[in-house]
Amino acid sequence: MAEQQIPDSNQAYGAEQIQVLEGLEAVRKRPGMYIGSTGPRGLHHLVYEIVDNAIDEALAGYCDQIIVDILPGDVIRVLDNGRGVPVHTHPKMGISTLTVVYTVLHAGGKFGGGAYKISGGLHGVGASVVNALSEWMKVTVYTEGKKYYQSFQKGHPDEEVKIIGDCGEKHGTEVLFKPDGTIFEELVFDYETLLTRLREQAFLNAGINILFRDLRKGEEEATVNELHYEGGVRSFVEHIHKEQGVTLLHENVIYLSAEGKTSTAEVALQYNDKYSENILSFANNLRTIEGGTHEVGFRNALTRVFNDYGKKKNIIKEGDKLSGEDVREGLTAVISVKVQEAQFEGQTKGKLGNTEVRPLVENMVSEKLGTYLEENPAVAKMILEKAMQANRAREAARKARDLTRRKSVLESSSMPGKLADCSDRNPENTEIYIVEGDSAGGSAKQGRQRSFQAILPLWGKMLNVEKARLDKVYSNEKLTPVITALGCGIGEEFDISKLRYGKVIIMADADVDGAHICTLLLTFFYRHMPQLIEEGHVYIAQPPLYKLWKGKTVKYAYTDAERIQYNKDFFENKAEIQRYKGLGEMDPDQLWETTMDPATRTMLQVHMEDAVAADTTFTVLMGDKVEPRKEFIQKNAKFATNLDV
Ligand code: 28F
Repeated sequence: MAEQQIPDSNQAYGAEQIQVLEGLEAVRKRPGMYIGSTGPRGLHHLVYEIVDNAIDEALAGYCDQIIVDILPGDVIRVLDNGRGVPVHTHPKMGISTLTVVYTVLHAGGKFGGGAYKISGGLHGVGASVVNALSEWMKVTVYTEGKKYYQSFQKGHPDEEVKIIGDCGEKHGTEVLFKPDGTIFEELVFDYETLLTRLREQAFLNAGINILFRDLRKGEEEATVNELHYEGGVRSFVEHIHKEQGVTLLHENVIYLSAEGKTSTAEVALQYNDKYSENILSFANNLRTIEGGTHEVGFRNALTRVFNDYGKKKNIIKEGDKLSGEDVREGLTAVISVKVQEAQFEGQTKGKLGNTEVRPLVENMVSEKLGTYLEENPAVAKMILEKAMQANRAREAARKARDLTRRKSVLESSSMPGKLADCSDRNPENTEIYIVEGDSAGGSAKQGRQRSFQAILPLWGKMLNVEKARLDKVYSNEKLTPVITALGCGIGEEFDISKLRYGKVIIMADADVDGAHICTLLLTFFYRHMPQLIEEGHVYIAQPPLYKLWKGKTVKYAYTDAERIQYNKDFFENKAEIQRYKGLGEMDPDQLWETTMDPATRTMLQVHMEDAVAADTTFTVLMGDKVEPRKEFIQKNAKFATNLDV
């Protein structure tokens, strides 16, 4: 085999080279445009981008082993056993294709021809973005018995591609890179974050082998996970149910698949005894958080198949009809489609637009799920019975809701009696504090700014909605005031445009009871008003734990560490210290100054890093299975601070 042509290094800067330089500078000037953010999420996207290239090589059928290592100094190493990035001279660019792939924007496999079209990544920004945002990158290609090597600094090649040795039969690509500390605020990789995403990729690409190791503490103390699931999306559903420890309605995951001309579709589904639904959809290995044509096709067919089967078997009475929500209660499903020219729409490009996918999924589910139910009547009956219970509860909920409405219409004001409303009616300026306990509620009402702050006192423990259907929610006298005060309804009635306050702030005691009330409210918001959390309206007030004073000097500490620090900084010998046991111990102006004044308060904004993790968290923490909760708390205890044990 003739030696690979390696172009000479002293050619003049052609138009292409100038384009390369401009491209790299553009990425370094506005990294957020290419990787979303320069925070932790952007940092972790760098890994996904490189790994997606290896997965593309696997999708093309040439690689079945990928190794991902976190090395000391937060360096990432990705190695695959594919064909190796081509090193020959690129016909158009006149330089090695390897250099093109790592320095020209959108030049990677994503935009080439053939199998390289089906890929995930940040919509194919390619490895050149990772290179541009790395302090350095080292690429080694094993191909045709030779080891080729090229290193870069901030995307710029240190020298031409060179042969650094022989490699026998070995083949593949290895990339090492260290993210640029002048671009990223945070350089520490989180093992669990990467593990979740790599495990997802192994589920979505059945049979692929990903070895993921954390070698930052050396080989002896390495954390190692081998991610390999022949069952693909079926294993994904099994994994979710295993983590949640839920009771299953039927033993086997139902698996459906279909091939179209330019796309493939797979669905794995299984029912559990919960009242919520958990449907995850993906297109080209990318999570489609806003749904799209694949999810629409799935939902339509699912509802139709169960209604048709139920009527045919006289399980559903004439005139009755199950709604989409009824047939999805207790459902965990993973929908994965792979399309040649994926069209992503929506605010965060999280919605699949390809029209050809909807009939592909809809027909697949109609035919294949219909057949499955005919062949498994016992399973069909279990699922239908649960759906019909959901239907009856929904009917009851409608009645309870209408009753509450009629009652509140009859009453003078349609707002709950306990609500101390604010005068401003523009949600952009207003906030509502949901306060635990009447005494704290009293202090809050006196201490607040009534122009933009509303107060709704709650008393005692409220319903744990994780274990209750909608009808129980509407008839719960602790939750209905919250629903009425917020004004935007719940579940299928929810309309964020009717939200009466821009911020919904939970204010509870900094003790175990307060934490429980806070969790119950978060469970309610997550299960029945998830958009409230997704759009960042939910906050948790942070009252001080300690008051330190000596003479005229008063300081409030919000953590034990702060208390110790303040003692040193402001009170050389000792200060008087009061440990606040509850909000009620603060008088109104203390509560205002420490916890409610926008100028001085600190609050935690609640957001959902990962919807899959959120569903599991609430299911395990609030569900009725003790064992998974114990495991979850033990596994996550290291993250809990200020635990009032
Ligand atoms: C460590 C991460 O990036 N693996 C990759 C390949 C293989 C080919 C390829 C990649 C540019 C425009 C095609 C080899 N032989 N792992 C990786 N493995 N890219 S990235 O081609 C990119 C070309 O179109 C490859 C024949 N065809 C493709």
